Amino acid sequence: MNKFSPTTTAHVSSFGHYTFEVSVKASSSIGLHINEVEFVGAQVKPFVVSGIVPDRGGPPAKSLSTLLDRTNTGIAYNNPAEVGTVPFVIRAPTDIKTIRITHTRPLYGPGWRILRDGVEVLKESANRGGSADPIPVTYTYELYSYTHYARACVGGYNIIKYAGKTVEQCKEICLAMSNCVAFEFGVAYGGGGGYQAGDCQPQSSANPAGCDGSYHNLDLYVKDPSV
Ligand SMILES: [Ca+2]
Repeated sequence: MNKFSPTTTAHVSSFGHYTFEVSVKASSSIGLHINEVEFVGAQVKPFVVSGIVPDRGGPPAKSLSTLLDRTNTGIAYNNPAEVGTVPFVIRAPTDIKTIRITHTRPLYGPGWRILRDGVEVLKESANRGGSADPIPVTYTYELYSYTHYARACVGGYNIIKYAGKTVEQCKEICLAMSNCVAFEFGVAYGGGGGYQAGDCQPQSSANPAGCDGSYHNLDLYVKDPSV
């Protein structure tokens, strides 16, 4: 061993924790069966940092590490995962835009909610149905994100206004609207404008030119172009 060996720094990623939470129960009467989780484009191999030990099937299927071994061996549970269950948390680069999950059958696919360092980057409102085939089946998940600009807004281009929302709720509202490319969010800056804290206003443009967020009491959140 040579302690002066250079380390590889060709690609520098920051790392984060991806929390996989069940947002909609899978159709199956038994538990989740998941063969593989792929962080598309990851330059460094992700790893499982915590999770619920699988209780169905023999080794190696009882190891959470089989989720990331690029094989169709994976994890399985006897009992259905209720909404809010977090079967596993994976450490992976933060610049990932796409995740692929291979389930043994569609009926084992829940609706997923994925958080990166506690911030929601995906939330499904349905599971993958009750079909028993194909075996296996791979689904692609495009993660979303927003860039936050404090004291910024868009002149005009208001689609609709909601009051009394949280930023996270407004992110979900905008995500569900195909014509929403950004949203304004009310913050109590004490400006002379009429917006209130908690106002959520989806936008059909993300151009902040000429709009004074301090005056209007607005922050601007722009959808990631990959969405
Ligand atoms: Ca695997």
